[in-house]
Amino acid sequence: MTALFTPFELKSVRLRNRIAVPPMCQYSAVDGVTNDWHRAHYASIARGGAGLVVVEATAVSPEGRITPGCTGLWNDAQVAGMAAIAQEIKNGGAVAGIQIAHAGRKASANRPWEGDDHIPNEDARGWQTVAPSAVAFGANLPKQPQALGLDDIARIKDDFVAAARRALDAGFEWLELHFAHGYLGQSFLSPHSNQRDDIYGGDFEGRSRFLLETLAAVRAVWPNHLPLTARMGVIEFDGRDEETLQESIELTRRMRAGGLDLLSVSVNFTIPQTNIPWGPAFLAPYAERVRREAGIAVASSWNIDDPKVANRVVEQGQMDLVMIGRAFLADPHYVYRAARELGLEQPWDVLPPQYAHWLSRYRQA
Ligand code: 8OZ
Repeated sequence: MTALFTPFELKSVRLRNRIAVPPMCQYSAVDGVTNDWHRAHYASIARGGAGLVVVEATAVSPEGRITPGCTGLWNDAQVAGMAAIAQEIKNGGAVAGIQIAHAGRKASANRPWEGDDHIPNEDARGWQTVAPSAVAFGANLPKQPQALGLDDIARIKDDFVAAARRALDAGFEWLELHFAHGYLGQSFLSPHSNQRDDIYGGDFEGRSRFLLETLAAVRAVWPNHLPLTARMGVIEFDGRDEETLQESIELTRRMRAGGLDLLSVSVNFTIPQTNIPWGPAFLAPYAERVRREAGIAVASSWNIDDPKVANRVVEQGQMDLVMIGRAFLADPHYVYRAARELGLEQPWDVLPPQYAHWLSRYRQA
C-alpha cells in the first residue's frame, strides 16, 4: 500500500487518502457571506480527489475577520452559502471541514493583493482590533489593539460556540479551531503578544487558558462522534524555539485530554521578525515530535509539494495527514498526478467515478 493513499479514520469520519487541503482564505466574501466564487473554488478542489477539504478561516464575529472579505459564521444568513459549499465538497467525495477563527490584532487588514496592511480605524472599512494586550504586531500591521476585558473574553468564547453550531447546521463534519498564525488564540499563548497579569496571562497556565476554555466550550456542542481539531503554531523561529515547542507540546497534551482529536501543526507567525527555514517539508520534524510526545494525530503543511516527499512523511510516521495547499491551487489534479508519480496501478481510482471511468478506458492493452 502506498502510504499517501491509505484511508484515514478519525472518530466516525473516513478520509479516502492522507491528502488534505488546508484553509486558504479567498478574501472574496461580502459581509461574511460566501458567493459563486467560493462555491466553484471548493467544488473544483473537492473533485480533485483530496481526502479532506477544510474551508478557509471563517470569522466568529465581524471584528474577528482578517479582512473585510473574509467569510463568517456569526449570523444565520451566512449558513446557507456554507451549506452549499459543504455539499459541493461531499459531492466530490471529500470530507467537509471548516476552520473557525478570530484574527485578534491582525484583523482589519486589506486583502493581500490590495496592500496586506492595516485599514485605519478612521476608514469606514476598518475597525478597532482587540488582543490579549495592547501590543501591536508591527511591520505592515502597526495598529494598537485594545486589550480584552474578562467579559469580552467570555463573549468571544460564546462566538466560537455559536459559529461551531452553525458549522454543524451547514453540514460540516470536521471542525478546526484557528489557534495559529498570530491570530487571537495564538496571541494568547505567546509571551510576545500576551503581557496580561490576570488569569489569562503570565505563566504557561495563564497563557493557555483561553485556548483550553474555548476548546472545552466548543467540544460541549460539537458532536462527540465528529473530529474536533485545531491548527496551532508550535514554533516561532525566534531563537527560543525549544521552550516554545515544549510549551506547545504540553498544551497539545492538555487539549487532547480536553477532547481535541488532531492537531494541525504550523508556525506561530506572532511577530514579524523571525528566521523561518523555508525548505521542503521543514515542519515535518516538529510535527513528528508533537505526534510522538503529545500522543495525538497530526496534520502538517508548508512546502510539501513533491508527492514523493508527501508520501515519505506519512510513511515515516511524521504526520497522519499532509496538507497540500498552494500545490493544489497550482494543479487541481495534484492527487491524480501524485497517484501516477507514486506508481499506483490504477491511478484514476483516486478520482470520483465520473472522471475515473473515462481515464481508465481506451488505452493500449
Ligand atoms: C498562512 C500564513 C499567514 C496567514 C490564515 C491567512 O491562517 C492566514 C495565513 C495563512 O488564515
